[in-house]
Amino acid sequence: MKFQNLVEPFLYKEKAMLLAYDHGLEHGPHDLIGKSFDPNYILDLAQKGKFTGIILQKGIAEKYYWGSSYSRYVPLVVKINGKTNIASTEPYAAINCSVSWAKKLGAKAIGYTIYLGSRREAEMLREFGKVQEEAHQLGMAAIAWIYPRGTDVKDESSSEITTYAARVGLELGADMIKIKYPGSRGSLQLVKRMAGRTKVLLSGGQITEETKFLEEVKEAIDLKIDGIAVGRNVWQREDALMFSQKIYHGIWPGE
Ligand code: FBP
Repeated sequence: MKFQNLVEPFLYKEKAMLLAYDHGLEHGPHDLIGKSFDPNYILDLAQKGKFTGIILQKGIAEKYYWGSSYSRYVPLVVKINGKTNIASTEPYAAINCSVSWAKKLGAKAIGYTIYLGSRREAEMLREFGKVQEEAHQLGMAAIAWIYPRGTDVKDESSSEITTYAARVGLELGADMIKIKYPGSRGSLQLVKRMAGRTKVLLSGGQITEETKFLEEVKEAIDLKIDGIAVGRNVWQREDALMFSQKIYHGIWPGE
């Protein structure tokens, strides 16, 4: 088995454009404005917007994706851990779905969040080690959301900690990492270098001005970042499909 090949279901011409939709758990209904409360609306957007993958927690995967026509067109990442934003404890995202159940739901990859620097980091490193091996054994990719966060993390988006996060992803055997924009071109370049053969996806973040986001995507692609995994910045817009098409053309110019 070639581990590098496990991410192929999510790549088109070597790049990935994933639609993230686990916010109902992570942030609550507050994020789900307009039509975005409806999982079918999001799945339709993923298909029509030519996303190369969709990220769901298991409940939505079971009730909306499994057995649907979308499952034939849009590869699935099941996010197997998560948390709400209600408790203000040290960040830790508990596992709520097994790797084998994600496989049954049709997932081609599992997603797992590691809060790097959290006082509960050790638990997450241990758990990720376990689920990464299980995923690989079942022929699935392991995608790590690596978000520096917790009492001991002074600056969650500094260049230093983001490049550290990228290297941690490689060391732990993540096939892809999902990180937040580190603030500058130079930092992004370093992230890519430190991640080695682990592919790097940029998170979308809160809804921003349209051109600002498209410029970030263009910059990332110029710097050979492997793609994006975006949620709110797409589906919180009224013109989400049109915006997805602009992102698509940003990632694959001339298509
Ligand atoms: P966005 O593109 O909307 O930022 O989504 C990316 C993501 O990682 C989601 O998968 C997740 O629900 C959310 O961000 C978590 O954000 P945070 O931990 O910063 O609250």
